[in-house]
Amino acid sequence: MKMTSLMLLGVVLMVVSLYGAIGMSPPVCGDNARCCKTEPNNKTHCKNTTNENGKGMPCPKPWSCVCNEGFSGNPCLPDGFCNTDAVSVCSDLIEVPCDGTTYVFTRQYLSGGNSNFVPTLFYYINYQGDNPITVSTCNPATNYDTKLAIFDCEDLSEVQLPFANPQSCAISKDFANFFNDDNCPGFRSQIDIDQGAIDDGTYLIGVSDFGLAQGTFELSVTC
Ligand SMILES: [Ca+2]
Repeated sequence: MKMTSLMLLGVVLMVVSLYGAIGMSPPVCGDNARCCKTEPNNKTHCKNTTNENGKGMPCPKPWSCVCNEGFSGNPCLPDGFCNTDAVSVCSDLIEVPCDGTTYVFTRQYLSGGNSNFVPTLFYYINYQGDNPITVSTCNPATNYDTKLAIFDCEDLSEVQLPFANPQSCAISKDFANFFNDDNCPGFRSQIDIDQGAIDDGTYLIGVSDFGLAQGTFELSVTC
């Protein structure tokens, strides 16, 4: 019997639905991951499972998704990033390196709801105690009444999402390890932490507003 394209389509659909029905769809490796398999002699073989557009493709059994070096968890996030379920939806957070350099970020901040008390998370650091920490919006491009907060990893269990700013998580200021409203002219904010005054680990940086103010913040981070 000659197989027509219609019959072929039917077979493909049957296979696809069978896989879906019994939960055996091969995993698609996300960002920062490769598709690998381990041989009996403990050698690991990996292959690229993204197409030419950078989209993930299924990783067939017995292969499985393995995080690239420097990443861990599911999805694969930078080592040191808090490994909780909440992190998977806060993956747009940007890491600021702790190397004594001052890094400066300028971006739009949208107020919303009770953002006054619920800072939006934009950045995080992996602190190893090497330097004092300064986080500040006391910079020329900041043009609204800011608040700043710093949270530790455990606070991620209190995350709220998504908040006013697209794809961003937020945590109530009640859980902040450090919080500042006004520390310099223009009602801008700054938090200073002495070297070694906090445990080594990951800390999240949140920005919010006073009285539903919004605008541009210019955030500098030194750690
Ligand atoms: Ca303020």
